[in-house]
Amino acid sequence: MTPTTSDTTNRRHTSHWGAFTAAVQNGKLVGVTPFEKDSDPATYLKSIPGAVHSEARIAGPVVRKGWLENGPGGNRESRGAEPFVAVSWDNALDLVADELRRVKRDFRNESIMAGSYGWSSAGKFHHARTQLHRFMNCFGGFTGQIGTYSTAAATAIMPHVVGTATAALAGTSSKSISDHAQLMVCFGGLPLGNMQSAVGGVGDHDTLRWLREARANGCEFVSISPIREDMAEFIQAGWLQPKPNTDTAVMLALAHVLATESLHDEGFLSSHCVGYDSFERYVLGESDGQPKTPEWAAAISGTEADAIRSLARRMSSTRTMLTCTYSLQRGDHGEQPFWMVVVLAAMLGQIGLPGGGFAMGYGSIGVNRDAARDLSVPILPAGRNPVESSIPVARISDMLLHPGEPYQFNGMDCRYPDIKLVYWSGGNPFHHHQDVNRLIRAWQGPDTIIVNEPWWTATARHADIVLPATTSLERNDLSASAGDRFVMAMQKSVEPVGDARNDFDIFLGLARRLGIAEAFDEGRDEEAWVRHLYDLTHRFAAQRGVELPGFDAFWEQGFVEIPPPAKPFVMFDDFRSDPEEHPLRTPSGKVEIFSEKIAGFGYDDCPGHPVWQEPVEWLGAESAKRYPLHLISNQPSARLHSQMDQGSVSRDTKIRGREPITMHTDDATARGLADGDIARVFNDRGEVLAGVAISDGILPGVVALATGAWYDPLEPGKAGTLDIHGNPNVLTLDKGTSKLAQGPAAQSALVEIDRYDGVLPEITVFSQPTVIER
Ligand SMILES: Nc1nc2c(c(=O)[nH]1)N[C@H]1C(S)=C(S)[C@@H](COP(=O)(O)OP(=O)(O)OC[C@H]3O[C@@H](n4cnc5c(=O)[nH]c(N)nc54)[C@H](O)[C@@H]3O)O[C@H]1N2
Ligand SMILES: Nc1nc2c(c(=O)[nH]1)N[C@H]1C(S)=C(S)[C@@H](COP(=O)(O)OP(=O)(O)OC[C@H]3O[C@@H](n4cnc5c(=O)[nH]c(N)nc54)[C@H](O)[C@@H]3O)O[C@H]1N2
Ligand SMILES: [Mo]
Repeated sequence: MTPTTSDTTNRRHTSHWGAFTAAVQNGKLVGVTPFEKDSDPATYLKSIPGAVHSEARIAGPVVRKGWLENGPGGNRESRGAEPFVAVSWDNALDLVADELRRVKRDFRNESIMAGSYGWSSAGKFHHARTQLHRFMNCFGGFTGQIGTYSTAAATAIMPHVVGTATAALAGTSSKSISDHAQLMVCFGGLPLGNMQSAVGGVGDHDTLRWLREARANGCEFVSISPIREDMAEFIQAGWLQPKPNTDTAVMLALAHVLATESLHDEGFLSSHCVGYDSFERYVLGESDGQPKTPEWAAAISGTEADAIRSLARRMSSTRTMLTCTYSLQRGDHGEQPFWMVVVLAAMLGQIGLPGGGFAMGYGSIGVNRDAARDLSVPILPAGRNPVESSIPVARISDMLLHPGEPYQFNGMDCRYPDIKLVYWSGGNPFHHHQDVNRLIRAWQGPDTIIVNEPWWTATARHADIVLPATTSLERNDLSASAGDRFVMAMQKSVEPVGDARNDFDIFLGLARRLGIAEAFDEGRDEEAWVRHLYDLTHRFAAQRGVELPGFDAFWEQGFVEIPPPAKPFVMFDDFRSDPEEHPLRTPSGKVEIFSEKIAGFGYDDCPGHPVWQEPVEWLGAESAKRYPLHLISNQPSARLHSQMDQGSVSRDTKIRGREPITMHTDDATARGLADGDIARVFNDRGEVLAGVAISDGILPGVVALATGAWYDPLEPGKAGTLDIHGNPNVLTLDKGTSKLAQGPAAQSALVEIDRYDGVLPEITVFSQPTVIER
């Protein structure tokens, strides 16, 4: 495995957005060539070399000045504003080890927040977040985070409804859909850019292929989304444009048509489901006096009643697949649309049929669902957390602002821990969390904040101790995503940039100081761990009748391809064929259209069956008079979240250096805005600058500002200051979806926009902050 970094031999590698070979000259990464088996490589692979060697890399360990001078908690309100002081690795690791010891001794492990939500980079051994968890478990535990920003609401509701959270993530395979579906109804559309990434990497981006096959086989598509580009033009899909966050009303009206025109499958509803009757009484208005007619939904959503009526009839007349992007559950009451999709599929009676029923997230993530599904590379084991302390993933600011306070979560009475130390590795909360100004205030609470990062992200800039991490190109690893058919080698291509160290080596250095090195590394170095994880993969494959080459042959070739399963996967086919023999893992063993368990929680914001409830912010809200534009903060097609924002592909999309905001021609004209202008986007929570991109393909009243532009405050460290770059989370609302899931509700946000004619401040976040050399 010895790397050679002085030549240009091909080094195989992969990223969450695709595999490639790296070309190296004079120890520098100079180019990448997409994996030869990839039929549709991601555009932003090209950003990697520039990012690895970018000006935004962290050169060496640093400590915030006030912390270094005054100790833990020193000048904590100046986080983000104060300069850093360069220190040696030994000095930095001593400081971190001493501080961990102090906090453990005085406040116990529960007061260490190391949930560290974030995608890190691809690679099953060097996965930054897992490395941190493993280290902290050896150290006695930490407060963690439950769920993901991706699918918190969905993965909380689905186990109640169909007995498994995975039904929220991956379902019936694309092959089954392209062979059998005649209609695919896509809430949130099927945005091609989103399907370019998957956790752990995508070997072959084959979305275009199966979509073309589906079209060739006569499958028709309907996109239900405020944005035309959410469905590729060649698909020639029908298009409904409900106002954001009103899909549940549209879905209830579809159910109303199915019920009142007797288009529902009564046999399936009684043999495979429970609770349809009480749901139907609600839909018909018998329980609350309001029939959920298409006219009712039209008044809420702005979607024509006849379009809803005819879609329901079409759905019931043919083999129909329903899908829903994750974005719909990332809004207030985000549990409801996912529950409703299952209910609609149950009413159609097609759950468990090839190409029928529901399969969530097709428009959200790029996994090849035809791969050998249960073959994947195991990740580095994190071990067991001895401390039973965790929060719902997106309640981070709540926790920091309200230590000791009670809250509800999925039927449980919970209490926020009192956090003294935060450790983040492999995530970027100043990108991913809602209401950045509230986060800045919350972030002032803990005594100490430690961040491992390759780049000077806003999160690194708001830390006390920053430890520079390598990128995946600077180390050996291997990766695969569950549902992709390739296992990829990740071969070290360049030496660590600057003084960067692998997260593994950082934690091993700490573990040695804390006397837990043996438990942490189990006597294995990088090479031994990579071989070990491959050997486990090899063994699992053999148990399933798949013979993989030995490690050396795998490493030499750089990848292995796993043959697809003989039969395309159909979710719940066994349950369908025999619900007694193969019950769902719900209390009733059946699909729970009404859940006694959820009803028993007594939550006003998530009752026993799906309902329409107004979101806190939407175009029908009272506050829309002041802030009349609904902000969609969707996924960026030119990067992965905030990763590669410093790369050329993302930066080429910017307008005078700012993140583009897409708005309808009418909304722009009404505000005197022209294409290419700089806009100020604001609400009571904050304000950002963005570049105006005018389109007639977005619903009037809706604007779209993708996530991931690195937060670049005009006055660093100060809550409420203008973000000059365009991070939508300065504007989003920090509220749980409901007491059930407490998921992030980023998609429920209203804003107003005006033109920014002031002097345009220079973007500084891609260059170095002030570091005092000693
Ligand atoms: N408004 C709004 N907000 C959102 C969303 C939205 O739709 N709207 N989407 C949400 C979703 S779905 C998600 S998943 C989150 C994503 O949120 P994150 O996962 O936090 O976003 P990333 O930009 O992928 O952050 C990963 C960080 O890890 C760092 N990193 C990469 N490799 C390494 C490594 O080897 N070691 C270390 N130490 N660090 C490394 C990267 O530089 C980067 O800063 O955002 C959420 N936030
Ligand atoms: N290129 C790229 N791909 C990515 C990512 C990335 O950062 N970059 N992130 C990855 C991650 S971590 C995740 S979790 C997934 C996320 O996948 P999603 O959450 O599904 O992605 P979004 O782009 O936020 O939303 C998809 C579309 O839903 C529409 N939409 C938003 N709100 C509503 C609504 O209320 N109703 C309806 N009908 N439509 C709505 C928007 O128009 C949007 O374009 O994407 C993954 N794919
Ligand atoms: Mo995500």
